[in-house]
Amino acid sequence: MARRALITGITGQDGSYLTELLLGKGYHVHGVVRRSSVFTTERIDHLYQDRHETDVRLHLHYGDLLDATGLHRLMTETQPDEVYNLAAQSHVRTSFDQPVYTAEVVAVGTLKLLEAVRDYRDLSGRAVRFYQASSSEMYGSNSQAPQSERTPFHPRSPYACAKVHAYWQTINHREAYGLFACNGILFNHESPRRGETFVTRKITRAATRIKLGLQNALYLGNLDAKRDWGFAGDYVEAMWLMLQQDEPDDFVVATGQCHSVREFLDEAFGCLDLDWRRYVRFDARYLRPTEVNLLQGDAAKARERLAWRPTVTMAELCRMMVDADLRLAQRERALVDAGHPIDVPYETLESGSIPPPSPKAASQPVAASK
Ligand code: NDP
Ligand code: GDR
Repeated sequence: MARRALITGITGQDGSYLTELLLGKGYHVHGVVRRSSVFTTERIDHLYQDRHETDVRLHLHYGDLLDATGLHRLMTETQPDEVYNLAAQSHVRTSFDQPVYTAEVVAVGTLKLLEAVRDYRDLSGRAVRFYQASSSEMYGSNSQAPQSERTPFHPRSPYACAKVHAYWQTINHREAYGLFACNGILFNHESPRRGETFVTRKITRAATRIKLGLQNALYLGNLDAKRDWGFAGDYVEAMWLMLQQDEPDDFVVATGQCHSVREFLDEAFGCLDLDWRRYVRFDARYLRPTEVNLLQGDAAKARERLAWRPTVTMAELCRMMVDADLRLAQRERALVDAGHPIDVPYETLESGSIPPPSPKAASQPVAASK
């Protein structure tokens, strides 16, 4: 019989790649979607099958990590063999503006889901495995790099604090109740499906729009932060592998290579023969009250036990994202040329409660003002 997976956060970047992977392996995939006044399924629309077709294997259900009763009901209705908890308010900067909400979704929401999984297992007698989307942000200010499963955490944002809570709740359910529960401590992973307010996608969207004359500046915060950027398609494979082992455990997933935001700018604008220093401006709204300066993962355990390896370098990832965003910008350009207005600049979407910079600072190129 086909295996069944339940995915929270199916409409997000990782949810879409994981769904592709699991459907390819013959799974029935049940996805949890939040009710919204607009459609949020763009990343999985290409996988959707009309429910009147035969052999439909992707099923969507309304649900929310804040709704414990709904999560219990979903477990009973879908009877999953594997549960992947990818849902989160996942933006670090935003978590400073919405700390309590972030904790309710990321920390308490995960606990609600773990309890629903435990009750389902105990009442049905069926085996079930649980994956928690833990994050390298948990290492925070611990600059002892590269960071491994043994590196202590020092979270530096409400988001990271909430992820640490969820990490330990996952381990406690493993130790206290014998649940097959794993933490994947994933370092930053990106793709053409990355949300447009995360720095890599913000850069590739802006660079390609600048190339086609659709925008003339890009406002950013700290360019000196260093991240270990991999490809999301590789990382969902590691999630699945963790749940196929004989014993549950926790794993770092990373490339081991780290680059600054500045280097990513070099790479992205370089793909388009542009010099980013001419277009990038500093905006203090994109700084965080406490920053994480350096993340670089040591994925030796995942390599040895899961036989997992990343297949895409930062330069290849950047090129993949630039190519995809260039196609998007070309469509926008065609609309503009045909006389149609296009939407507000995406960079205005990223919120921030730090006061805006003085007009003088805002007009300085970031390379000069740092
Ligand atoms: P995204 O922000 O792209 O997706 C988040 C998903 O969570 C969306 O489907 C969103 O739904 C859903 N969601 C948000 N709040 C709720 C809620 N209250 N109830 C149910 N669903 C909710 O994140 P990614 O795909 O990039 O990341 C997946 C997970 O991995 C997240 O938990 C993230 O914190 C974690 N992570 C990500 C890393 C990365 O580099 N991408 C690295 C390490 C960890 P909607 O579409 O309606 O907004
Ligand atoms: P991060 O990703 O905080 O690492 O969290 P993000 O891309 O938001 O920031 C990376 C670094 O870039 C710096 N930066 C900017 N960031 C944004 N978003 N916008 C800017 O304008 C900007 N300018 C500079 C940031 O200060 C930071 O240092 C991601 C999320 O996916 C989390 O959910 C996940 O847990 C971690 O990765 C691992």
